[in-house]
Amino acid sequence: MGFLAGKRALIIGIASNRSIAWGIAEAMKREGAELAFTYQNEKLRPRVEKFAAECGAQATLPCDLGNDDEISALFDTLGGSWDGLDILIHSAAFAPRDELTGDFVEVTTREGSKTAHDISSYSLTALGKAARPMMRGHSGAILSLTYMGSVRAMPSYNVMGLAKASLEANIRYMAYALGPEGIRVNGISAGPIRTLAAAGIADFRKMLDHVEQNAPLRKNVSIEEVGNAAAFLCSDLASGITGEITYVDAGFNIIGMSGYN
Ligand code: 0WD
Repeated sequence: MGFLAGKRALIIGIASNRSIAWGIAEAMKREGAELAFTYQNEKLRPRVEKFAAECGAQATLPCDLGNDDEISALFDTLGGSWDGLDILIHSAAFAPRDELTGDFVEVTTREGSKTAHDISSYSLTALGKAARPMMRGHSGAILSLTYMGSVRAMPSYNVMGLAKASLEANIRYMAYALGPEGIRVNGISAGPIRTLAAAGIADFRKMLDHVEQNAPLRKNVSIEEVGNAAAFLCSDLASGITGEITYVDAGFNIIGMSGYN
């Protein structure tokens, strides 16, 4: 029996079979969880429905994270078939593409900054608010995905780094607020992985090469490795962990100097 047997997980952020959310879905399915997915818009719907069929997900529901009505409808509908929710995965982020390249000070706009923070950070609070009644009494676990650009200045990551810093603070504040109800909130800071979202970041290939050459494990991480860590953090095996950011990055974040190998 898998270590997530009897758990119900809602997974937000599947856009392709390279999505980190897909790696998480596969690991959670393997460990015995029942799954439900969301899709951002009608364009993505058929693709997400295909993934849902592949892994026997119970429901595939619409949810644009920028829309409070859709967030609230999502939990109303889900509540019709599930009497509770154990796991909520937030694996989505967005910033205007032309702000993910070039000189941070020159390219960042007020509008782009608002959008990046709204979709990439605030949406986690909005989901927590809406999911809370269904998660209460369920040893619930909420997990989001972040990147080291939150704590270090990186080329091209720009305004998304600010949004991820906000997201990580959000994780701590949500852990503090929801902890008394037994709901844990954590983050995984993943190393770079080639996905659709990553394609929007300038010179992404160079980042992958740099990590492979310099990370202690001399490799990039896979969605399977992130999925396994996510399954653990959302299971009862991690019942003592909340408000933490766990790095799944082949150790890259611990090095102080690169190019010495
Ligand atoms: O190197 C990477 N790929 C890393 C990603 C390293 C570290 C962290 N992350 C984070 C991302 O910032 C994001 O928070 O992991 C999360 C998942 O990203 P991913 O798996 O790399 O990206 P992808 O497969 O593109 O899925 C993210 C999806 C979107 O895809 P596109 O490419 O169409 O933007 O997030 C969804 C969307 O489907 N998304 C939204 N969902 C609902 N409402 C919204 C929205 N408004 N905006 C984006």
